[in-house]
Amino acid sequence: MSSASPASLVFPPGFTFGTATASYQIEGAYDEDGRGPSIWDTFSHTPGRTEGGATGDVACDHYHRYPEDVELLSRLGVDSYRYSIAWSRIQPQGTGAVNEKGLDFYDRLTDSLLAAGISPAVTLYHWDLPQALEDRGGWRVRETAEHFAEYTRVVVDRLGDRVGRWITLNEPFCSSFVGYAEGRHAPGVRAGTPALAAAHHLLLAHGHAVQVLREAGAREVGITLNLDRIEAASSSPADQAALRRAETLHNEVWTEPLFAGRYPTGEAETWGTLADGSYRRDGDLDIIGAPLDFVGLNFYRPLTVADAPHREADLSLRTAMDIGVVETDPYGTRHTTMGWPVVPEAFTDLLVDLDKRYPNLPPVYITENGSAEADTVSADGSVHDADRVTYLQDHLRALVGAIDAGVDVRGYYCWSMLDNFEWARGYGQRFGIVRVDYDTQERTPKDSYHWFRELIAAHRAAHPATEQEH
Ligand code: IFM
Repeated sequence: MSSASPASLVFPPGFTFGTATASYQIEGAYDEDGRGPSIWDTFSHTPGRTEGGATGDVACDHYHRYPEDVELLSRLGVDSYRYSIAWSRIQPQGTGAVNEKGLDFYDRLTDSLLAAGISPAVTLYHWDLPQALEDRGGWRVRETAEHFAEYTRVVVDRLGDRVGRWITLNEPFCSSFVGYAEGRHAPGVRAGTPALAAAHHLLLAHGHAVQVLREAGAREVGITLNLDRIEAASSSPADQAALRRAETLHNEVWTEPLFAGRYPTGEAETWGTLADGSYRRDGDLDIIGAPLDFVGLNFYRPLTVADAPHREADLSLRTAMDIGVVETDPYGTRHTTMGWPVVPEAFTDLLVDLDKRYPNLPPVYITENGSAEADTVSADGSVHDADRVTYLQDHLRALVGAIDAGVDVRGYYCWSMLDNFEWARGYGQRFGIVRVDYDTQERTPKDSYHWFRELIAAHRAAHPATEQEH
């Protein structure tokens, strides 16, 4: 076990601690109980799309093993657990007929969490669009946003009496730009304008869902974004302009409509001829910008960019949008197995800058943070993941720095509760604080799990009289 002590990390009374997962990454049971196929089934079953041909067919078999997983959460002592709903379990065709067995599963999961004193935080969309909707245009078309509202109504009607915290979308950047421009994620399309349309329709879907959730009396409603802390590789005018374009792509596409009621000011310069705006309608910004109770932020790593005079170099940025920007790596720090540099201070800077920039920024929950490491199982069966413990400790310290600087951060969800299907990277990337042996499905809490448990216990001991979530 690492010697890193959780006691030095002091969080405000009432601060929420949790862990997070997502449906396709852990559930398995891909064709059971009436679940329809999603774009990730199609994508992962297409040769060459994922490392080692990995699929989510079985994943962590959480669909069957959720009682054991809830027990692990309970022993961890979390206040809250963030999980996502698979749309195609609820509506196999994405619209119309409802699959009661799918709803029953989330009913059982939600009830077991509540019985264990854990407050549910539900993400409605974590990338697994029903394939039937993709066949009708997916996020490229406006109708998908309307179907999302219908699906939201079905879910909130069933779970709304027990779920307090609702997250409409997880990381729409990935669902639009990584899925429709870079093609590294499902549905694996590589096209510019459709990706911009997808981004807009995702925001619209979010806005419609907020309205549905409000009508249903939901207590807390928000969205989760993976905003980036971006720096320019140099002070040259070309790199500074590249920085502005990257800010538009990664951050302002989301933050400007959501928190400032406008489209990004730099979009003409960024998109050039890619954007035709035909997918926008009068009134959309009002729907998208409806007030939120919180914004969820996922943070893993910072980004440095430079101008890419030869635009084909753009392919090395995380999206293939042709905006003349290339990613560089000036960080002389450790990198996780994802190849991501570990720079905790960027976490503080991102939060402080965001807070300064948007006076209307709602309270923040960190809905994901964690690291993929090359964990090994020791002879005694334990997993001494010291690098992950250090990562978590340093990022939590950076978070305390942001709170001390005045940012209203209400909670932190560690990614991830379990090792799981890391999308195109398959099962080689282990983010869990609990190890999953994919041959036996045995779960082994890692040192990071024990460390996080101590942190939560120390927090409770410091604030014994505070009303926790449950
Ligand atoms: O595993 C993903 C998750 O699904 C979304 N946020 C980033 C994680 C790590 O890549």
